Amino acid sequence: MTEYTPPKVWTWDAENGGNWAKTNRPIAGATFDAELPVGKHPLQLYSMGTPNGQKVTIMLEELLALGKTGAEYDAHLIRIGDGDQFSSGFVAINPNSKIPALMDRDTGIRVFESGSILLYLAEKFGAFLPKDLAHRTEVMNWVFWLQGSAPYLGGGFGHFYAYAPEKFEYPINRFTMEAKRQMDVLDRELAKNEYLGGDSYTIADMLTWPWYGNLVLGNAYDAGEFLNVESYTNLRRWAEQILARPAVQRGRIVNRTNGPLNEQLRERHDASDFDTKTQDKIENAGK
Ligand SMILES: N[C@@H](CCC(=O)N[C@@H](CS)C(=O)NCC(=O)O)C(=O)O
Repeated sequence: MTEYTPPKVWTWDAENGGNWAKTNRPIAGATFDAELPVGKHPLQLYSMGTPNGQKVTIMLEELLALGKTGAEYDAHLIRIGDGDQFSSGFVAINPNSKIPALMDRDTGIRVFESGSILLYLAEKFGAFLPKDLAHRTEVMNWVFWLQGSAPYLGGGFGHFYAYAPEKFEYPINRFTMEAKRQMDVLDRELAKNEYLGGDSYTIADMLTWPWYGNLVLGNAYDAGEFLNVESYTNLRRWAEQILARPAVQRGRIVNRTNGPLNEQLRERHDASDFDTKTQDKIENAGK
């Protein structure tokens, strides 16, 4: 590896390469003025179908499947590769300029950070979060675990294994070790319990599945063989069980802009959009 001696004071080199070089910046705040679109439903979601985005659309589809009609939502696509997260409208609901962000028009409350969004929705609709203190605490243990752990998977392992401009052994080793350790943590937990933190399906599972569920099923970073994902049998059992849920099948495709065209519902404004507005249908209609 080439030696690097950090300068006395770091300066921003916008041309440092890699997939996210154009969007990453060392400063916060809006870079342009633009209002966000607003649809007809109480909940307005501004997101993209990355793992962090999938968490929220899975939760919303699960709430709707339970009959919570107040959870109807418009999912507006924020193209993070194009810098949509730096508009003044987006920054007003998430000063951190990252998807997902939610505006609740019923209450006028803005919600950012996916963990906070799922907790808000669970409390608002009284679902997917146990009420008794012991079980609730165990679920919240996994909620915080996920929010603290996933950046090592995405920003660490995924970044250096799949996105960095070159393959560097040191960070790949370090973050592979950590990603495998995290999968083992989950695997051992799921040997004892059907779901994370107990015997019921909760926001902890919905937050975790898009990251570690996709990873263990071999659907992230093209790293299934490298990580020997087949060996995490309990985690795979859980991941498959969750993937089989109809609400998860719907939620995982909302605001997606990659993958098979029939698994991309780029904007969702109505429940019927799943039948009529996936990208395969839109492109066929245009022919
Ligand atoms: N801790 C945040 C992480 C959100 C996040 O990292 N979002 C990414 C996409 S998965 C993003 O918007 N990146 C755009 C950027 O960094 O400019 C959460 O859980 O909501």
